[in-house]
Amino acid sequence: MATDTLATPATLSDSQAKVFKNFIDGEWVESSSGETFENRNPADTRDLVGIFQKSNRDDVNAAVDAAKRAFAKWRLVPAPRRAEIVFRAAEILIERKEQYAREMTREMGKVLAETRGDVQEAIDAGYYNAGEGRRLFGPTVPSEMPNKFAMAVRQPIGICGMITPWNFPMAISSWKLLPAVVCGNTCVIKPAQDTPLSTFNLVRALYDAGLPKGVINVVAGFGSMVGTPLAEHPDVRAVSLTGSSEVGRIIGGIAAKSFKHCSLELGGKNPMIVLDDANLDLAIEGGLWGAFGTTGQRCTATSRMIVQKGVYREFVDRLVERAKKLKVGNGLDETVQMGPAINEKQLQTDLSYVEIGKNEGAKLVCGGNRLDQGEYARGWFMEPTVFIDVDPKMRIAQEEIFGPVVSIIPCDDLENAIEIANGIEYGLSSALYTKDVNKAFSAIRDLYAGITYINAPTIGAEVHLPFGGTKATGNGHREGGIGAIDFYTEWKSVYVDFSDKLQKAQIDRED
Ligand code: UN1
Repeated sequence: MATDTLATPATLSDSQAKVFKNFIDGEWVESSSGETFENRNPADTRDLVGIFQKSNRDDVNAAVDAAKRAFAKWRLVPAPRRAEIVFRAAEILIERKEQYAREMTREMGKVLAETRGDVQEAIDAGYYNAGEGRRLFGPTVPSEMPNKFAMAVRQPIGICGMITPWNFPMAISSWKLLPAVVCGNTCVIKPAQDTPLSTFNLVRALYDAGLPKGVINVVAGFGSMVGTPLAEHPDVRAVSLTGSSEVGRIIGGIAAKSFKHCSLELGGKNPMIVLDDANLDLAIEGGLWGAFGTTGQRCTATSRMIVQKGVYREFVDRLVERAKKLKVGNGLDETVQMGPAINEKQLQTDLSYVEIGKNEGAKLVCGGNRLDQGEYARGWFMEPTVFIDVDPKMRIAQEEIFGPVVSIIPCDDLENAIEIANGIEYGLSSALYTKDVNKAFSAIRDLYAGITYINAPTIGAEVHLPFGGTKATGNGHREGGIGAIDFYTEWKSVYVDFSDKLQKAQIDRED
């Protein structure tokens, strides 16, 4: 058990010790190049959260070798025992929830209430996947022949490579790591370069809970230097990425060449439909949360609001009035409602879409500006931004921005709204506000997306249901719930013939 090795540097919770090494084979190791990079607070870049290893292919190779050695033993540990470690890790996360949430706010920027939710999501994933350790169900079915037994069992795949995003730095790492290890796989994870600490914190909880060395290895660094070699490595049998569709194309292409299992969780441009009969108070409350929670930096963010003409004007006026009052600032301040963009590049993207929207002829009625005076001077802040009278074909209504910029589109009726909602490249999340149960069920059937919420915004997925989407949002896999167990196992069908004679399937028949 690696508890002691992990405790050695005493770094992860110690604000004095700022250098974080990679974690390979239960040891803290420097990158082979000796190079490092900084992780700074996006709300105040004077705050250095930590220095992390700028790793390369050699470090990936060392981590995969460690995972390979660990796999030989880990796959034989009974699944309920593997799951107990995950359960204990969830309990440890409860104890450390506040500390890890604060560290996450410092590295990622989202407000404390949300980072507490992010840690909670990892706890939830821990409990769910721990339960799976006593199930891992497979079908046992009658054989078509006498005296023959037939069933299918789940087996681990082997070494899994994970590439995680910065917006849910602990939750999304947990969606991948926890089912993978319960299923008996070993892992190499590359956390997002903007938010590596939260993945180290999750992994630390797992090792403190008793995970054997080498079962999870963490290699920090950048996509082309770590993510690409990880996806290319011949010993890695499964690759799971959450990121942009652009990166998904690259990683998916690499994985396809060697027939690796590959799960891609990519972009979204999520619609929230508000019909004339909706509870407007609820829709406005939900819309603000969906669009500006996490500074709009969720793949599930409500980035389009499709509003029926009878309530359009009132909805817009009231939503904008509320959006203007949202308190933007450092997420460590409990009164702040919206934090900064993750980094300068993302902020520049957000601001460039404001210009694109204006040039396309959409009407900017709220925000649109960078905030860089006074308390904002050292962070990547911008105002909550609302465009109205947006044409569904405009770029701001089609492309994923990943910032606090929402497009409001008028519609005639539900049919028209669904056509607009489905008229994009992506299909992750969707939402409908109505009191009419017939309309609700029609929308559940017709919205071509992986998630549909009724009378709630497009965010708020729970860990035990499938998470993922259609079209450019992914490649058909689902995280969360049983979908993740499906991804991290290989089926083996088992036939046991106890007839003592050769029985030929499909051939030995009476007729
Ligand atoms: C994401 O949108 O990037 O459903 C993940 C939610 C969260 C997870 C979001 N539980 O909003």
